[in-house]
Amino acid sequence: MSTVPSSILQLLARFGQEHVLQHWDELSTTSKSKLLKQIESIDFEIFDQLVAVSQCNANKSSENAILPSPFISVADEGIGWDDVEKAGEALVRQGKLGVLTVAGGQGTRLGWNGPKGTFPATPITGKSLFQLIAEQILFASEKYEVAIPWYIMTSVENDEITRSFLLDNNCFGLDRTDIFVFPQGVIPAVDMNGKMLLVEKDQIFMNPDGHGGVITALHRSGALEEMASRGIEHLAYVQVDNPLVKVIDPIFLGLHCSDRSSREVSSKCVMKSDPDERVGVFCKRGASTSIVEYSDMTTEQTHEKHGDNLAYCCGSIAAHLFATSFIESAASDLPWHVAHKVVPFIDSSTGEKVTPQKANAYKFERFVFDVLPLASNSIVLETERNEEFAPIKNASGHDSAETSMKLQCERATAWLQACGVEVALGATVEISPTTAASIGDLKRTTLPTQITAGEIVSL
Ligand code: UD2
Repeated sequence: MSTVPSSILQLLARFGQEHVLQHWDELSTTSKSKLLKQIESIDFEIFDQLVAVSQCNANKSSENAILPSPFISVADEGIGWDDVEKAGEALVRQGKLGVLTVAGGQGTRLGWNGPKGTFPATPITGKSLFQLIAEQILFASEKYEVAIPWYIMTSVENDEITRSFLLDNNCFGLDRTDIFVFPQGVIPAVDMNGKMLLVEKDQIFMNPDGHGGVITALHRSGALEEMASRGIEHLAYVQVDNPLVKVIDPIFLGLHCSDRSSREVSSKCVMKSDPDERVGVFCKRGASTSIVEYSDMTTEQTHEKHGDNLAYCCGSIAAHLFATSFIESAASDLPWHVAHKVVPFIDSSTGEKVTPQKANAYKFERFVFDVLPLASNSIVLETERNEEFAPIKNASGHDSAETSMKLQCERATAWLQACGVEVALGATVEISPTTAASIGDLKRTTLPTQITAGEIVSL
């Protein structure tokens, strides 16, 4: 093999991946250096773990028994919620809070050609998912007179276009020096025999390493140092795909910090809408809190009842608060989850690209919620589904733009009615995040007295 460094040959031989060089002699100089660069970027020690995981498919039932997780509800008496909110507002004012958004997903399931964060998500103005988060940060920055930094994890595939989108939109009014964009890692997939797949003659197939890759990416990108330089102590973690989630939530932050030994992780849940809702559920494994993805639960578990209610009722909306000190110490070697997927590859016998009809490879990703068991002190706060959960995931049906926009309109209507505005059935209303982050904020603005059927009102 001309010009292949012996160190590369030895490395590939050690892990049984020599086949990735099978087209070497056909490649141009450019292609050869591209393939060598890719091979050098792979952490083969981690890769070796993946091959082992793929062979035993360790996702399924864990050895530790699970029990339903306890949770705190905003309806709970005995918690001085006003004091909790004031404490949270004080922490925001002191500049202790940053926002962390995972936005590495493409809009594939949505049929959207671009980063999911660029998807137009609101019923009247068509604001993008990125704009909705940016405007919540802007509103809170102005209300609490503090800069709130925004850390956005992208994927290698959408990093450049995400940066351009934010700059082309003038960062939606935020100071660009308060936005920190960083890509997550990538990881090879393997076929049924634990072999990497060539998606081109000079390219190994790699996929983003899951939102759990955010822990490593925060370390690797320098984001953690940047946070420390600002005195950030807590991160409000949200996914890019939920237009209703309260990004800056003083009540949640106040509760998270209420314990003398400030908590490492706090999470939000909603009561599951039905046993088969596609959300992870909060569980206890021994003393620690975990989230078990719906696909890793048995039907018996998801349908188990306690009285009239589901036993495993706490659905995760992927909204967390992380202490930065916890992220700094959290092991970044979270468990790998395996998905059996279709991956196109170059057929070694023909040299042609093949797209199989059925799953032919194992993709690996890490889930951020696997840090929960590492936290010695965490809580789960129940929030109202109609207040905070309207995800956009699918092109149609449940969790689609249509269902989300309807939920956004319903929340806006409920907020206006709570402020004494008569909103007729059939009206379409949208409240900008720069107008209000809560009913309390809305009460302090000038509102119409009524909105009639058929009217379209954006405030
Ligand atoms: C996630 C949770 C589910 C529930 C639901 C709430 C997992 C595995 N499932 O379902 O339990 O909380 O959200 O809406 O987390 N992303 C990246 N990089 C990646 C993969 C995903 O940034 O490599 C982002 C993606 O842009 C999206 C979010 O993570 O914002 C979740 O994406 P998903 O498709 O992995 O998880 P989903 O939506 O099926």
